Amino acid sequence: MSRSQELFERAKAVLPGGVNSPVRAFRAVGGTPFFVARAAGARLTDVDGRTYLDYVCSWGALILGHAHPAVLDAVRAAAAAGWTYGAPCEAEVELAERVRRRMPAVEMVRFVNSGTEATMAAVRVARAATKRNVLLKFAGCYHGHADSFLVKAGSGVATLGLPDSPGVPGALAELTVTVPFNDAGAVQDLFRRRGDELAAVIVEPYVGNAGFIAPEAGFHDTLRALCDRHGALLIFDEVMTGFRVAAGGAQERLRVRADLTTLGKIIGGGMPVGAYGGRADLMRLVAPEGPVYQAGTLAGNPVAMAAGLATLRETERPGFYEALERRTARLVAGIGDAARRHGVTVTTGHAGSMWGMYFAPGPVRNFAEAKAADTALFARWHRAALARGVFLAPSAFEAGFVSSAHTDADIDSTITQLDAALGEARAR
Ligand code: KE4
Repeated sequence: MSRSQELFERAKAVLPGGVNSPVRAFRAVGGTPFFVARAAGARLTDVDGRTYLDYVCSWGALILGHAHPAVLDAVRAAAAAGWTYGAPCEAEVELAERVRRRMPAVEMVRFVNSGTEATMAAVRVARAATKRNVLLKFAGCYHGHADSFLVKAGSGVATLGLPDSPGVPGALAELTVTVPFNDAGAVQDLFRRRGDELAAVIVEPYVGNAGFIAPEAGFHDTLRALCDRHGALLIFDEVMTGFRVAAGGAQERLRVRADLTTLGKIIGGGMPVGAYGGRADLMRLVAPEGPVYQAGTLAGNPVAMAAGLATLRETERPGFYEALERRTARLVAGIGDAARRHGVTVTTGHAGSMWGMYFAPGPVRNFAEAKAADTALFARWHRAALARGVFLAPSAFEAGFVSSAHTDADIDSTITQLDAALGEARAR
């Protein structure tokens, strides 16, 4: 029995499913999850000494790769100065100003400890500002585990939500309506019927929690126009896309101004940080300036702020995003070419260094089309890739990431290993 297997058995006795976040249990791809001993740059090393090229990058947080020296130095210095104060510090102001510089639509921001807290609070602000309760989200988009988001599309297309998890009250789920991503008609129809009840539309501008689904041209412009016409707010959930798909996030790439934006992952550089922000008139509703309550013991703590600042600084080096996108494009093209050589139907996509693929005929425009992908083949491919030292997200419905620590040689060797892994997966 490997050390990972031993640890997993111990973990299952004390942690639900043996993990602290479900996707890490490898249930969608099979096998025992490896336990990490250490990580540096683009590589993870497990407790049995095996090393993997990492395309999960802590689910997008580590755009610089693991243990980047600049981030490590900043974290060490902040920790040595006392790692949480329960009182304001300069780093919170500095990071907030840097976020605003990079995302001008984020005129004011509040830091929290996770993306879930950020989206929860953003929806609360939207409901308070509009005095409406109904929230529109899109099938396949994930906004964290707050009750209002754990909702599946009810029967039909745009109907009341049904709980997608036990413990979510039906009465609350009914306040969330779900329609297919990229379906402008369904959104228009919903606004026509219930526009005066809608507090907000929340959307992953590029969907990274159903694999990778890009918005069709004009889709977000339609959301913007409909929100304006009906007095609803547009919330861009950029927890994954923020400072990932472009220096200014998806809103820079799409040239669409959101009323509220949620952030996470990269702005914490791998430390627990989330944030919500946007129009100053909306953010001034947040306590203590306004009546909308939200708080957090460790929000804005100096170590997390230092890690986020060091990370954003590094991404501001000239050519950072262009080099990352070029490398990602090469990886995705390599995967597509390999699949075609093996006679496997594949659809690939990327925006910046966020990427995805489906073993399905394209285009994949929404979650229903994503679910038609060959997930059994993906699971076999994932296991074969892992055996060859390449760690892909352990689910066909997650995005992949490339960090600035991945070299051209890493991309080339990854393509070679993924090609061989696909040959093996096909043969099985
Ligand atoms: P957290 O609460 O996990 O920090 O953020 C929730 C969240 C909100 N919005 C978007 C667009 C997100 O992608 C996430 C979290 N992403 C997942 C990746 N599929 C986190 C991985 C996990 O749950 O373990």
